[in-house]
Amino acid sequence: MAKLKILEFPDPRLRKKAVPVEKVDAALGTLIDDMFETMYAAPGIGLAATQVDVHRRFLVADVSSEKNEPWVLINPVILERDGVEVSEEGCLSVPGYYESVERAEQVRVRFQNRDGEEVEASFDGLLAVCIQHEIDHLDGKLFVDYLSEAKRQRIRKRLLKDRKHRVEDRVAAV
Ligand code: GNR
Ligand code: NI
Repeated sequence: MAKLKILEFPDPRLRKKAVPVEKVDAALGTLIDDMFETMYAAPGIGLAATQVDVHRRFLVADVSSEKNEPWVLINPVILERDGVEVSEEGCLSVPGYYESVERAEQVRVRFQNRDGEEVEASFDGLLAVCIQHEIDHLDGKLFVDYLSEAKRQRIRKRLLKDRKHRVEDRVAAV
């Protein structure tokens, strides 16, 4: 298993639209395992392939506190949305920021599982929010896109500045 590097906003690679997974094979299984390791270590409750610079349509999630309810959604499609709810969201690609975002309260999703079987399931609560957030990633969309332009620019500038400092500290330490 391997921990993967997570891309951070405003990296343009986060804006790529992922293409469908064609074959659910052993290589994909390895990537899925690496994504779980990366997500649990972060720690986070979800991770889309886009965030680790793999531009194919799959995601992993686990919102349980015991980290024992892993979900793998391959080629997910939202069939139905019900209700509206606002919740605080964060993102491993936008570290340190939490903002209110409006989502559907419940979603019905068709996807393939890690055995390649076609599945349909309904999600609500935090898992519904997380899955909508991850499918947005696969379309090159981030939760900051739901905020005002001013707020997004402020986050963008601060993250770039933080990163510049991190690079300078690394150089200074050599
Ligand atoms: O770890 C995460 N927490 C979270 C909290 C509220 C709404 C969405 C999320 S997803 C996020 C991990 C992540 O960035 N996935 O793309
Ligand atoms: Ni995210």
